[in-house]
Amino acid sequence: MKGLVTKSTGSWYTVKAESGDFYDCQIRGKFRLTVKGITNPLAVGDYVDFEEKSPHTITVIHPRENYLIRKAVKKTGHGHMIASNIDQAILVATVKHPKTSLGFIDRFLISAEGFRIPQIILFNKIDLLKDKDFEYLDHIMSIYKKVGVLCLPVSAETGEGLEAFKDLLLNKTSLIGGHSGVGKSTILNKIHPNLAQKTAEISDFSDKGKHTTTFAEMFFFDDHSKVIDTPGIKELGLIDMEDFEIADYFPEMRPLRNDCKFNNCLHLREPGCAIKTAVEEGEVSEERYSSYISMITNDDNRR
Ligand SMILES: Nc1nc2c(ncn2[C@@H]2O[C@H](COP(=O)(O)OP(=O)(O)OP(=O)(O)O)[C@@H](O)[C@H]2O)c(=O)[nH]1
Ligand SMILES: [Mg+2]
Ligand SMILES: [Zn+2]
Repeated sequence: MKGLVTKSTGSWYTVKAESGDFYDCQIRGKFRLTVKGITNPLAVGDYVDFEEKSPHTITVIHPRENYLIRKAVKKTGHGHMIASNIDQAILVATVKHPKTSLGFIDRFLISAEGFRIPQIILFNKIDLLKDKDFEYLDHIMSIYKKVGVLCLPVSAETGEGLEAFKDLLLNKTSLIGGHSGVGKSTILNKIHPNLAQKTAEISDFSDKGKHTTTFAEMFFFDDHSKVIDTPGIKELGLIDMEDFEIADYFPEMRPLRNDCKFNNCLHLREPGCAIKTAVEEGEVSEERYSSYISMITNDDNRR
């Protein structure tokens, strides 16, 4: 039978068959590693074939259109697939409580851009913002809007922006990602009260979430609209990306690359660099350029 993986605990997989029924399935050892350097063989969003009789063993994993990867928790240099076959990647970010760094936002966008998966940023918890914070929010939203990313300020607390968000989910498979404690599960509960996903207060001490959601899970708003809630991401590794191609995943830098004097230009200190000129002229934002630099120069952030 053919089905769609809707939940993965690492040892068991929930699969929704074409009939609409859910099955608990297991995998065979030979699937242990389907993608080189990735610790999990199957991800939520994968299409599989599985045996009808118990124990339902998954026999085939259909080719993936795309997937998002985070760093594996152990420092093995490996990646962990968060989810696959997604139509849009939605980052839940917060200006406060906890604060999401621009470096993290850019890594998320770039991971998706590698597969040309459209990206959306939800800036949640706007009920907590003061005037000064709104100025900062406007500033960073202008940076991302300029590079073609849809930005939506929302509050799961007051409900502001959630109707518009709900419309964005129609007829698509959406991944919801972000740091722990930014409100991913709270937002989903709010727009779909039957979900009753577990949520938890963030720690006052560290201003960090507690990793309340532990496994990625797909929910169905209707037959064609699916959302994948995911556990808080600490770090995103840039998997399978060579230094020279990273500028390609910044849509505003992509068309400039050919204008650099040297065709192996990494846009750091080389003379005649079109990207650096664009930064000086304000065409490429300083913030995006610093994210780019940190991705090239910080080996610890690569794998
Ligand atoms: N003030 C305020 N608090 C919010 C908002 N959205 C979520 N929270 C609170 O933030 C805390 C964390 O929310 P969760 O939904 O558990 O966060 P999460 O992103 O799912 O976290 P993980 O599952 O750990 O990745 C909870 O105490 C929520 O009530 C919001 O818009 N405003
Ligand atoms: Mg959660
Ligand atoms: Zn250059």
